[in-house]
Amino acid sequence: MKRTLVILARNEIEALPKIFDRIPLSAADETIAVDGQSTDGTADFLRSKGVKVLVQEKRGRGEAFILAGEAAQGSQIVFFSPDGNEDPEDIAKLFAELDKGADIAIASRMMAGAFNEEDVHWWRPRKWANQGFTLIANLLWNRGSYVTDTINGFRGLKRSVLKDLKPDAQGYVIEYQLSIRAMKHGLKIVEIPTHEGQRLGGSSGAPAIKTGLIFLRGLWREIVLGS
Ligand SMILES: Nc1nc2c(ncn2[C@@H]2O[C@H](COP(=O)(O)OP(=O)(O)O)[C@@H](O)[C@H]2O)c(=O)[nH]1
Ligand SMILES: [Mg+2]
Repeated sequence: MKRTLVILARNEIEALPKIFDRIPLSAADETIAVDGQSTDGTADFLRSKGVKVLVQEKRGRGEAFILAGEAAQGSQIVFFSPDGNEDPEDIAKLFAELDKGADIAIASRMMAGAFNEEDVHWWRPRKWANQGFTLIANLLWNRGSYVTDTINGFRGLKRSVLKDLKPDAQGYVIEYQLSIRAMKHGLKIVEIPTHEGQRLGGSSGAPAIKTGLIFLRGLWREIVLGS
């Protein structure tokens, strides 16, 4: 089997029904959902749509990535979060980049032609923090062309990458850790421009300051671990 689409959700019952029918399930050979212990019926909604749901024993996006890597049967995985931020039309484009040889294909909110959720305001603290973390990763580890959005979770990767890079971050820093480790290993990271939409309901589980501190700790750990 080649293509596995993984839906990542925790308490998305407000947004998920508004976007579900736009997810191109036919772009993948299998679709599985990883549920971060939702308490609002998210998992039941997905099951009612015929999607196989894995419920995490431990919460966190990092845990979800690791679980998906173990459960997926495809050699390629695209992760999709159904909160409205991610454009379902990019799913097939990410698989296509993996077909063309990318180890990791990232939907970038920062490159030319892309749009970030915060671009509707002049004050863009999350975007700027993301760009700062991204700059540091590129300066320290990237020997290929500049990666503009090391943090976005909307991405595809070869399943073998999850095995080889042995990600162990528990929460939202998982994508940054994977990007850094891919740079350290000289893997091929490709980006496509994406348009980040606004949330369709519910609320973000990533409070800015706390998440920023977790990122700093994750970055420091990668520095200490070295290449
Ligand atoms: N499986 C799983 N998904 C999660 C978890 N935490 C957050 N998510 C999902 O990850 C996506 C991004 O989370 P969100 O809180 O919107 O972060 P933000 O987009 O950075 O503000 C959403 O679809 C969430 O439902 C978790 O512990 N497990
Ligand atoms: Mg979101």
